[in-house]
Amino acid sequence: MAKELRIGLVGYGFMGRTHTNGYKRVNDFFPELEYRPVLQAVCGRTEEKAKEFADQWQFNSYETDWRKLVARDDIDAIDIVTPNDTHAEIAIAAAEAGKMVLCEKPLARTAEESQPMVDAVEKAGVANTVWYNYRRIPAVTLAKQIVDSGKLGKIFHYRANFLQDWTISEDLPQGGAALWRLDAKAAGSGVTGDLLAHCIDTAIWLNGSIKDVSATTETFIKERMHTQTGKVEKVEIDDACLFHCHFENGSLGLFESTRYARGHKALYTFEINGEHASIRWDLHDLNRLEFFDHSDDSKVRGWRSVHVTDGDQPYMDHWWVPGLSIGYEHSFVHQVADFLKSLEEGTSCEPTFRTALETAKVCDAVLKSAAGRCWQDV
Ligand code: SOE
Repeated sequence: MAKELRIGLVGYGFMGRTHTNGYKRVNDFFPELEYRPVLQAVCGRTEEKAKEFADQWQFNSYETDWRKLVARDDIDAIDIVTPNDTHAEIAIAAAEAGKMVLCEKPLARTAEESQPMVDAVEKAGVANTVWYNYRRIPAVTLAKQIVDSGKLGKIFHYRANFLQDWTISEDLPQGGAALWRLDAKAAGSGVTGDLLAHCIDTAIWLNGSIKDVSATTETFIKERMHTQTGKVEKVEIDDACLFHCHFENGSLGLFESTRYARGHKALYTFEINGEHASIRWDLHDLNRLEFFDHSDDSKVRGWRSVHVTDGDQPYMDHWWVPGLSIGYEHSFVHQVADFLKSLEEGTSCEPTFRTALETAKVCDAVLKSAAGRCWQDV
């Protein structure tokens, strides 16, 4: 007997669309799941836009005040896709109202702001998860399986990049749709919280905790018009961030992120070098995992490019036939599927708020290290 999971979505930007698409698709491709998401209500401050989103994506209703949404009896789970400065208040209120909480990354602007969110969901005992979606790209999940199998042996290096180029123009204001990412008050930080947080989440998942960091940040465009005040104001976010670190397992990490790498739109890559084998992945070619195994016959030894589209590879038995690709949006479908499965099984859906707090702590340490020009313990 199918159980309904009535979703109340707060926000309706780009991430509102990715999550909603996940809810809409999940039961078609994961028919075995007991739970069925119902698009019960979407909430946004501008009535016209909330209504338009509700109509386009077929939500049953809309609200213009998230407090009303959280108070509704016909909502089981609150999904937060608003700017980062609003995550904590909404998540805490939702947990206190006994709702499950799904929160877009990063959990909040800082670890200090994230901690009460963790406390609230744990005190209320409600299911929770943070949308670090890249874990659920089949090639990345396969990387996790390979690492966990011990095939790499001792890990020496972990390196990751997340490069974009969309903020190079001086004419872009800070504030407003999508561009709140350039406003430190709304976002908390720049590329560190927005992009490196993804790299850090994946890195901790694949290679364990990060012990300490040494970072440098740069803000290339120092002033931008602020949409709220209409004045040119100082830019407080990091446009670029580089850091290196020690992992608890003894390996070294090297991370780089920027929104000023002309030509790169969303180049998220990582590489892990172990004693016996290495793996690497690139978001621009997301169905492939590259793998080098030193135990291969030396005459044919080399990097293999594995097209992760076969039925016995992670998630792929739910999609097409072997050899046919899937995309970015499927990682969100997978996260919904795993969340629903965790409800059935009474387990947690990683990364939970507590797990995402660790990423927030690393981000804080990175920014502190850059500000103080010193090594910083996490
Ligand atoms: C920023 O451009 C952004 O949309 C991030 O906010 C997302 O988290 C990332 O997945 C893609 O880039």
